[in-house]
Amino acid sequence: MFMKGKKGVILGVANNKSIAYGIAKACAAQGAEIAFTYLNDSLKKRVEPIASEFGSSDKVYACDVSNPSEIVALRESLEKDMGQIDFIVHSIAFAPKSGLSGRFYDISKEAFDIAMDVSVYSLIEITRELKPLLSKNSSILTLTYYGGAKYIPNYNLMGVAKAALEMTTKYMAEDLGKDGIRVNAISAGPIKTLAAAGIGEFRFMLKWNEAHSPMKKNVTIDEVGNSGMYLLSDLSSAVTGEIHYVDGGFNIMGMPAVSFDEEGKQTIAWDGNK
Ligand code: 0WD
Repeated sequence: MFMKGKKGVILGVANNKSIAYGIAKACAAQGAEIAFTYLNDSLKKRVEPIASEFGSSDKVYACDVSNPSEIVALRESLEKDMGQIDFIVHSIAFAPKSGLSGRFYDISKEAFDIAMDVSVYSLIEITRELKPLLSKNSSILTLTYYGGAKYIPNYNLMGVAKAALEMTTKYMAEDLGKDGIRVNAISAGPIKTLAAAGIGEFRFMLKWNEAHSPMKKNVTIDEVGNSGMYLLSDLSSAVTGEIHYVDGGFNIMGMPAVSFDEEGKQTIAWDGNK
C-alpha cells in the first residue's frame, strides 16, 4: 500500500471518465484518504456518488477556482475535516470555445484572461491557500498536454495556457522544494473526456496519436492514474519540477514512422485521412 496514511484533495473530477477519477482510483487502491471538490451544483450530483465509492461521502466540497473565496472556504473545510494533508491534485482547465478552434490571432483578451485564470493561476492560488495544511513531505500534481510544448491543431489558447502551467510547475517546484513540497505535471495523451469534447477535431487527434505513437495506442485514465499515484506517493520522493509524459511515447516522435507495403516499398504508417 504505497499511499497508506496519506491524505489529500483532488480537484477536477467531473464524472467517471475524468482523468482525476483515474488518479483517485489508483490512490484509493493504495490506501489514500481523499477529499473531492466540484465546480457547481450540476456537477455536485456527479461527484457525490464518486466520493462515496472511495469512502469519502463526508469530504465533498464546492470549489469554483475562479472564485477566491471558494478556495479559502475549501481550506477551512479541509482543515476542520482532515487536519494535515499530503497531496493535492489539480486536474482543472477551461478555455472559452472561441479559443479552441479557428484563427489563433483572433483570440480575445477576455477569453485569454479566463483560460489563464482557471487553468494556470488556480494552481498557484490553491497551493498558497492550502500550504499551511501541507505536511513536510507532500506532493502536488497538475495535468498538462503536449500542445503546451508544440503546436497542435485547434489546441490554440489552451496550448498557451499549458505552456504557462508547465513553467508554473517548475517555478513552484523550486520555490516549494525547501518546504518539502514537490510539484510535478503529467502530460497525458489525448483521452475522450468532457473537457476534450470542447477541442475542435478531437477524434482526429485520437486517431493520429494511436497511429503515430511508438506504442500504437491511446492512453487510459487508469494508466494516467497509476503514474499520478507514483508522483503523489513517496515512490517519487526525489522527483520534482518534472513534466512526465504518459502518452504511449508520442512526444518522442519527430516524424511519423515508416512502414512497408506488400511490395516492400516504404510508406508513412498512416496518411491521416482513413
Ligand atoms: O485529452 C485529455 N482529456 C487531456 C486532458 C490530455 C492532457 C491533459 N488534460 C488535462 C486537461 O486540460 C485538464 O487540465 O487534464 C485535466 C483534466 O481534464 P479531463 O479529465 O480531460 O476533463 P474533465 O473530466 O472535463 O475535467 C476537467 C474539469 C471540469 O470539467 P468540465 O467538463 O465541467 O469543464 O475541470 C473542472 C471541471 O470539473 N473545472 C473547474 N473546477 C473548478 N473551478 C473549473 C473551475 N472554474 N473549470 C473547470
